[in-house]
Amino acid sequence: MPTPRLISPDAIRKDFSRAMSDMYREEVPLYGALLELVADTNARVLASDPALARQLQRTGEIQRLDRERHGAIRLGSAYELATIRRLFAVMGMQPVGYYDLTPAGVPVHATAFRAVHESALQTSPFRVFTSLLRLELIENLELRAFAEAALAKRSIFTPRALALIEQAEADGGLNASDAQAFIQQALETFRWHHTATVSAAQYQQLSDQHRLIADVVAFKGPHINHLTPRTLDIDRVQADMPGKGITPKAVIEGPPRRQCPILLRQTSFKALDEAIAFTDAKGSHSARFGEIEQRGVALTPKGRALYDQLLNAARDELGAFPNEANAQRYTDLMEQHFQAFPDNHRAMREQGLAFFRYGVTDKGRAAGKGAPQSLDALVEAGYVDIEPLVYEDFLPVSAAGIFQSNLGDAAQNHYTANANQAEFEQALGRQTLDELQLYADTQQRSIDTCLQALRT
Ligand code: OOG
Ligand code: NI
Repeated sequence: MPTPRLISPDAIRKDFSRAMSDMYREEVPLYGALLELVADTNARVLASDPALARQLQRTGEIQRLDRERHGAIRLGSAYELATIRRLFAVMGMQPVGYYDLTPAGVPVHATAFRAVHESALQTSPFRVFTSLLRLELIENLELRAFAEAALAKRSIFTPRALALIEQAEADGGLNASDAQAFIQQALETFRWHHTATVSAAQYQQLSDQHRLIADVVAFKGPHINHLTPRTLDIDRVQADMPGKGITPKAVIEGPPRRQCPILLRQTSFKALDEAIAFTDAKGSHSARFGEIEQRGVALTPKGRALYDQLLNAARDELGAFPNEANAQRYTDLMEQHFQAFPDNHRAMREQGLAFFRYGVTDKGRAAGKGAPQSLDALVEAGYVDIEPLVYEDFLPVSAAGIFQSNLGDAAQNHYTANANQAEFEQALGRQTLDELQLYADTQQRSIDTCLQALRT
């Protein structure tokens, strides 16, 4: 029998991302309103800023912009995390980075599943921030045992999804019709459930411990809790949200507004209150929210250290968690402190603060072998130019702000536990990839291509 043709994991991810967006749009109408607002804003920015439009054309980001999304889920056990790793692998997504949220009072640690190679990212940059609940942080032993038992009983993957994951692992991929079946089956894991698996009193007990614990333990599956489109002007969307009946959180997380955006800026609107049938009574639960983000250039370890230093200095000076009352002062402090971060690509490159994609210019092509040898000399002479490499990951302090704004202030717990990457990776069943190495690899591939083109 001829082997059916396997289709690329990148194509599966692209289709899955769209199917997930369609499902979420149907479930959460406000998400549809947000998508429209972001699409309008992006169109206006592109029309009014031809230089930015040309840059996004050159980097290819213009083609991925409309379909760019990230989502988030929260899992309850090592088995669930290890299995979701296998599910995402079918779509070419690997765990990148380790995020510890305990300093922010959220009892989880996390990774981001995403494509890693620049060409795969170009096909679909879909990413999922995936948290694992740390049950050991539930102090009440009886409640911890109850949570463990509830999680052990549930099965968040359909039998057919599990069979298709195994088949993909055995055959090295899926053919087109199995891929479509896989997408439909995998979607089930992320679906919202209007019924809880626990009684109203049990839900309350879990929620009193931490709202996030109730969100994970009380339900049949890890409902996708937001899907985030990418905007080219987050300040404008933030300002326009109230006019669309959407109330954003008080401050935008991440770096301040700049000429040359760095890393990631994010804002969200509060979780919806949704009707839930507990096993014995009706009630409600809020978990699902909306978020938007603006992405900028990825920073090197040196640039990231400077970012962290300036962010911490601004926050220390504020002396409180950013909120409605101090939002303007926070914005001012961030702008002041970030004066120390150069705001043009040339200086960022010279100081080794950011990652870039290098490309041969027309002038370089004309010069050919006559071009200088060193990379710096090539850039200096205009034979090679640079484009910012987009940041594909998340930021722990920002993620903490997003979690908190959606869990409410009552969720300010203090945990003595700290990061435990080894334990996370043991649950995951493999190591997480170092995002800084991925950017360095992409940058190096572009440099190698330039040098090769100029020397042959
Ligand atoms: C995840 C929050 C983090 C982001 O964009 O930083 C996040 C969650 O609430 O489960 O999505
Ligand atoms: Ni998010």
